[in-house]
Amino acid sequence: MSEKQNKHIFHDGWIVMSTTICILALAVFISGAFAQVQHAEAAKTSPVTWTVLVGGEAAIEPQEYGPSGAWQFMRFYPENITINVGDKIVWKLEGSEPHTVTFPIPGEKIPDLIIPENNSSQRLLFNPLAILQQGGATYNGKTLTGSGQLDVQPNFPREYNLTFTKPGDFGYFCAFHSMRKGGVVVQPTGTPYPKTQKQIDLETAKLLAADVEAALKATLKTGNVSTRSGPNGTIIHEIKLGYGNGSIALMRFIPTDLTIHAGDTVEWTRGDVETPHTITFLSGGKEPELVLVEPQQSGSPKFVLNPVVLMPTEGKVYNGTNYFNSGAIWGIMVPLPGPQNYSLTFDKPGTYEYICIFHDYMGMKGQISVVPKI
Ligand SMILES: [Cu+2]
Repeated sequence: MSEKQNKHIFHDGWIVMSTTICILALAVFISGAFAQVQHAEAAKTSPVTWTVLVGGEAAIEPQEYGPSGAWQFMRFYPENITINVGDKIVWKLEGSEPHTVTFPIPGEKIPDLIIPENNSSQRLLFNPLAILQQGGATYNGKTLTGSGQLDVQPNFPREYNLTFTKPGDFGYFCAFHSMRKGGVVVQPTGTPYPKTQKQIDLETAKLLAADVEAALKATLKTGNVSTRSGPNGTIIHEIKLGYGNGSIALMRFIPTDLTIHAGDTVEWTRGDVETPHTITFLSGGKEPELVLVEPQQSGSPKFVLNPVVLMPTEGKVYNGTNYFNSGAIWGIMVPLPGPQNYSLTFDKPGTYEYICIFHDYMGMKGQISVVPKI
């Protein structure tokens, strides 16, 4: 933030400086001043590049691809911006959660992120129209235009540039978090701007600070973990599978570490309206890929959501060996089929690590320590 703000302060300083030079020129050389005024008019109508942040985060720790927040924010900062024809917007990914900037065809919905392969297939695909860039470097308000997947993971862009060639009021969405939307009002060239980038940056800082505060308050509420009696004197322990309300999401198992007695059961329950998670014990094995890329004879490849990730495994008792997976537990509001919770009984003392395959690179990893029954 501060680096960006400095850049704009510098830019505004330059305007003040050039204005001062203008006034000096007027005092000394009247004919020279005329040329300076013309120069100022030209500067006012030259295209401006604006910055919008995509996502945000809090409770940042070092992770696999750099610093990453346990909390992710599903928003554009600012959500609405007013620019002129010829101006460019640079959207910069700020959090670690993937997002897109997608302008739908006017009057239509944005493409679904996940689609069935065909009507008869059980396989689910990431939709190329959502995760691959659509359109070129300019937007005229008529065609599907989007960034594709912006992501901190390797081989994905983290920025998206678009220049606006027609006036209008354009709404855009994130294909990963379709509840959140942004808007761009494009005025004719030369129209005064309602806000400067510096004002926008200050607003962004306030909005981000409010989301950080909301996240930290919500963290306090996630503290209580419930237990209840199971069969034969055992205990059933609940672990919350993330937390999220569509605007902010905690990418953690709550609690992260849990100690239980042999024979006890752990039950993971959903806590997020939108974000999917898995509970996956690799038992020393290799983590499966989330997406299998299948090249096609023509057109874009198929991006298959790996059934090994999506589908639950059968076993109900974990003893430290084999691949145990909950399958994808989709958010409460997500209309995809799948399990809604997961439970495992632990009969062998030991320390067992597990991950969420969607979010382990953000640090969504947990540990169950099983101690002998007294
Ligand atoms: Cu997760």
